[in-house]
Amino acid sequence: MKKVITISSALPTALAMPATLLPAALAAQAPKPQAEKRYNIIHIMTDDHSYQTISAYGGRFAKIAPTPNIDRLAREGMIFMRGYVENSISTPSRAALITGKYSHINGQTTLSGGYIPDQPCFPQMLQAAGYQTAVVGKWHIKVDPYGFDYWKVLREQGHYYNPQFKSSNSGGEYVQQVGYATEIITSDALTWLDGRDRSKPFCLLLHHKAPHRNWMPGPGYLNLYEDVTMPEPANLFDDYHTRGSAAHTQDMSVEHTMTLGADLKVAQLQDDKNNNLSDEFARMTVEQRAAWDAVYGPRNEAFLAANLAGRELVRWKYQSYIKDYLRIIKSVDDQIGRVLDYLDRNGLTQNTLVVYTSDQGFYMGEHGWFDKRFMYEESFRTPIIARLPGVVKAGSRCEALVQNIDFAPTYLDMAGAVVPSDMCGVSWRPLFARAGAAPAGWRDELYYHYYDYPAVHMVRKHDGVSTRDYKLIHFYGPGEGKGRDLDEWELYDLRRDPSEMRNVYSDPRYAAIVADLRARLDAQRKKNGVTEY
Ligand code: SGN
Ligand code: CA
Repeated sequence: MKKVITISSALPTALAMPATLLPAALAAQAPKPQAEKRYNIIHIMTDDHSYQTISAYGGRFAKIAPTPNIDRLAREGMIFMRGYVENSISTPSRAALITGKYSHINGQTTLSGGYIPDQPCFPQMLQAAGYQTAVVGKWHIKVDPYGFDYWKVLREQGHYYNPQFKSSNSGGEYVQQVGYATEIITSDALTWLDGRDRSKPFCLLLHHKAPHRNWMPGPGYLNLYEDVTMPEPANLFDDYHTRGSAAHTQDMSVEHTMTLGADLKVAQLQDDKNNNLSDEFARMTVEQRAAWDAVYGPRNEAFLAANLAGRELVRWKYQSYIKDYLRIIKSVDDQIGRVLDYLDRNGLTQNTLVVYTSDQGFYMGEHGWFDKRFMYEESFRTPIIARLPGVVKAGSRCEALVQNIDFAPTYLDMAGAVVPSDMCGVSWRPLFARAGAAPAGWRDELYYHYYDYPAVHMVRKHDGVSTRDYKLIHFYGPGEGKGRDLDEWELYDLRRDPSEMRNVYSDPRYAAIVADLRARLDAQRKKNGVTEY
C-alpha cells in the first residue's frame, strides 16, 4: 500500500488547517464505525528499550535474561523485525507518535522543543470517533497532554523512585507518589481501565520511564543477575576506522561518557557535575535506601578494591550498566504481565489491540556506546510487537519496513476512524493479516533525520534513507565553535555487514548503489518538504 502525499503534508499542519476546527470536522466526516471495528487500543511504550534485550528478538541476552511477557505478545501476535523511528530521541519520537508526522512537520525536531501547540493528534481524533482516551506515564512533550479524557504524566524525564506526577485532576500541580515508577504507572493505568466508561471503546497510552538513564532498578530486582557474566558485543572496542568524523566525535561511550557515580552507582565516586545519584538518594524512603545500600555497598567496595584500569575498567562498566538495565527490563516485563492478566481476567484480550514498543532503540555497548540518536541500526530500529487475536496473525514475523509515523494512522484505521491525508505514515492493517515479506506496493525505503546538535552526547546532525539492504547517511552542519561545516557521507551494506562496521561509500563497487540511494534521498527530501540538510 503506497500513500499519496498531498502538498499540505509538507506544511506545518497549523498552517494547513485551523487546528481548533479539526475534531468537529473529523467527527462529522467519520463514518459510523461498525461495532466489530471499534477495537480497544493499548499502546505500551518504554523509554530507550533496545530490541537486543527482548528475548522474542533473539540476541545475546535471550537465554540469560528472557522477557516472557513481552514474548507472549509476540507468540500471540506479530513481531516487526524492521520497525524504525524517524528521529531517534524522545520528544520527537513522541510527537511523531501522536501526530503521525515527521519532526520537521510537527515542529519537534530536537529534544527541547518546537512542537506546534494544538496541532491535531490521533487521541483527539479517537475521542471525536467516540473513544475514551488516556495517557499515563512519560509524556515529555512541552505542552500538556491534549486529546485525553484522563492523563497523568511524569515531570519531564521523571524519576524511578517516588516520582512526581501531574494529572488532569491535580489542578496543574505535581504530586509526589511513594513507590517505583514502573509499578505506579501500571497500577494507575489499570485503575483507569477499571473505572472507565464501559459503553465506549478505549485507547490507553501506557508510557514507562524505564529503562532510561540512569538505570535505577527497583526494590526486589537489585540483586538479579549478580552472579552472571553478561556477553559483550563483538564491537565493544570499535575504533570507527572506516567512518567519518561523527562516530569519532560523539560523547556517548561506555569508556569516556558513562560515569562511575551517577550512571554506575559507585556512590563514593560521585562528582559535582554528575550528582543526580544524590538527587535520587534524597528521594528514597529509609527502607528503599537501606535495601539499595545492602546491595550496592558491598558491590562498590569490591570494585574500588579491584582498582581496574584500561579495558578491564571498560568491561566492568559494561557489565554493571547491562545488569542494571536488564534488572529494569525484568520489572517492565513483570508489569506487562500484570496488564495482560488484567485483560484476560476482564474479557478484553480478544478485542484489544496491544502494541509494545519503545520511543527508540538503544546501544547495549555496540560500537562502545550507550544512548541513541545515530541512524545506525541499534538506535534507528525500535522494538514493535502487536497482538489482536483473529486480526493480527498469531506467532508471525513481519519483515515490512515500518516506522513510528505509522502508529497514528494504524490506530485510527483500527478504530474505523478517518485517517487524515496529511499524516505521513500509513496503516499497518494490510500487514496484520499476513506474515513475512511486505505486500506489493508497500514502501521500500525509510527517511530518517536527526537534528539535535550541539547537545548532550554530541551526535552530529544527519539525515538518510534506508532500504531493506542498504543505508545511506549524510552528516551535515556547522561544528561547535569551530565554524567548520560537516558534509560527509556513509553507506552500509546491511546484508553483508549488519553491524555496520564498514563504511563503503567510496568503494567503486557500490557506485551504482550510492547513485540510487542519493536519488532516493533527494526525492524523500523533496516529497516531505525538508529544507534543512
Ligand atoms: C538526558 C540524559 C541523556 C539522554 C537525554 C535524552 N542524561 O539528558 O543521556 O540522551 O536525556 O533522552 S541524564 O544524565 O539526565 O539521564 S530521551 O530518552 O529523553 O531522548
Ligand atoms: Ca528515549
